[in-house]
Amino acid sequence: MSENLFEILHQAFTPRLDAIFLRPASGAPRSYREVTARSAAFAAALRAAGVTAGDRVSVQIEKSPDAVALYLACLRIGAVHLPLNVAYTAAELRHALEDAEPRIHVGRPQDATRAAGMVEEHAGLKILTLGDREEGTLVEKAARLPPYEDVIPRAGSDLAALLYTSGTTGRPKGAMITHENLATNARALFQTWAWRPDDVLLHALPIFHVHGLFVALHCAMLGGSPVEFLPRFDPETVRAALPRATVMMGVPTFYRRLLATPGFDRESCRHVRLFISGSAPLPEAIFRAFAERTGHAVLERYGMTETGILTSNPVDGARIEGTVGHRLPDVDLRVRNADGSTSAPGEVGGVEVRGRGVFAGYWKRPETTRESFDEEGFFRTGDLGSLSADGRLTLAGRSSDLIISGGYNVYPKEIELHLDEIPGVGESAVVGLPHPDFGEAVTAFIVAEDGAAPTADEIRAALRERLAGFKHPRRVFLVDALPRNAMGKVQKSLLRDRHADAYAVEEA
Ligand code: MCA
Ligand code: AMP
Repeated sequence: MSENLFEILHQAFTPRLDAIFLRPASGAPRSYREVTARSAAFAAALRAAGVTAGDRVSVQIEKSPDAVALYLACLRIGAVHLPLNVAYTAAELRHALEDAEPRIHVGRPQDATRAAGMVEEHAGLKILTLGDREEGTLVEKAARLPPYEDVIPRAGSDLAALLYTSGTTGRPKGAMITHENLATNARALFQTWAWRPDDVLLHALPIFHVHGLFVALHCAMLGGSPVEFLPRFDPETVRAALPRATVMMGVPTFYRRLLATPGFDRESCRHVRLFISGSAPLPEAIFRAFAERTGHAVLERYGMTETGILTSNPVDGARIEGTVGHRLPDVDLRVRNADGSTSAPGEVGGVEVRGRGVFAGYWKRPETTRESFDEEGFFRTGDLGSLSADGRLTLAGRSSDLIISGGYNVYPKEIELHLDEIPGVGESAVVGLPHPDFGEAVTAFIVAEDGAAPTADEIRAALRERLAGFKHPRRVFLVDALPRNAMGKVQKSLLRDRHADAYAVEEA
């Protein structure tokens, strides 16, 4: 039997085909039937352009109902969906295209020129824009073809998506996510969050990450639920749309910004049954302030691109601030000490997971894949945590120096490599410092070469071409030397401690 996720989702929402699926902030709402039909139209256009099962289709487009239809079109024809952050620069896009070798890249019309420049370099790659009426766009091509209504059978182990996530090596690598991974996690969340027939989801997340694309949309599709589909997180728009919603999912920055929004109160949340937070630690102060203002205990859960969602606080029962809850069904989760022994309750160790939701490995990186799993098939998440006697996980930081800024991951190594190339930079160290809005802020420490330090403007200008804006250091400190230990290793913890208050007053 085919395990194509498209079929699983389609079967689930078929009883509600004529109900509203996506209600965008502007433009007409789209029913499940309309989005399904659009996916068949796009499927035809992709196939006509030469996409076959297993081919990658990279997309770097704005959030829209058509972007969702394009994701479903990829699933339908067995292609591997590769969503990319719209903030990525040409250099970041190029890295993903070179690595993933997609058959088709679908970009925004305004990016057509830069993408076109890459075509010559990558034999066989075709560029399309989603576009509207102009000739050669996906929409226009689809309009000229009969829709492709079939669904290509897939095994659970076949790839459904490739998501780029940075590594300690500094260059993003593709996490290979299968149809079975996605279906397993979607069903577990649908059950754990007790999805209801009358649920309405408020969706303000980007759809190029696991959180917005899989976690949020799969729950809605399994329930045939309507989605308030906002283009981005704008606190005022979210406040206005909330009274129509029963569930909202967001990163901690969403909750902090809502609390700072005039008029956000109990009344705004009158129909909401569940506020869910994840992707970054939810500060206890926000949890408490939110509960006081709205009467809602935000439900915190924990996950990763490579694994989907792993743990969740309960819908019924106590949601404990600072913990990320119990493991989900189908997740094998343990905490181990460096010597391989199982950590005692309350003892901090490395979080390791196994299960049908855990990814198939890193694209074209068998060595890194092998190193990421232990001898029993457990994936080492890189997160540190402890389990209570009753099985609740509390995270205690990470073993790598990953920075999470507003729910986006930033790997210091990637930024340092670029900083070190700027004339006048001798060496650099990048750390995350506490930030009132983003949780952590990317911060750089630079030692000038021969005293000729670049100015902050020069650094900004140099990075603009190379790195998406959310990765740019919010502050650059010029220092005489980086603190090092006896082995010569940069002591980032000292930098973090010494400058812990750097953003204490900013935008507070
Ligand atoms: C935007 N900017 C940022 C961030 N986002 N800077 C630091 N950190 C950020 N997260 C910068 C832009 O580069 C730009 O800078 C300026 O802020 C304004 O951009 P804009 O897009 O208007 O920003 P915003 O609307 O304020 O965005 C903040 C945000 C957004 C709403 C928190 O970042 C967001 O939606 N984050 C969600 C991320 C997410 O979905 N993560 C899930 C990962 P300049 O003006 O200099 O150009 S999946 C995952 O982690 C796992 C599986 C899980 O557990 O969920
Ligand atoms: P990503 O690589 O974008 O999938 O981010 C995954 C990482 O986000 C995890 O390894 C955690 O470090 C972090 N994360 C996700 N949810 C939470 C949470 N609720 N609390 C703390 N960290 C989280």
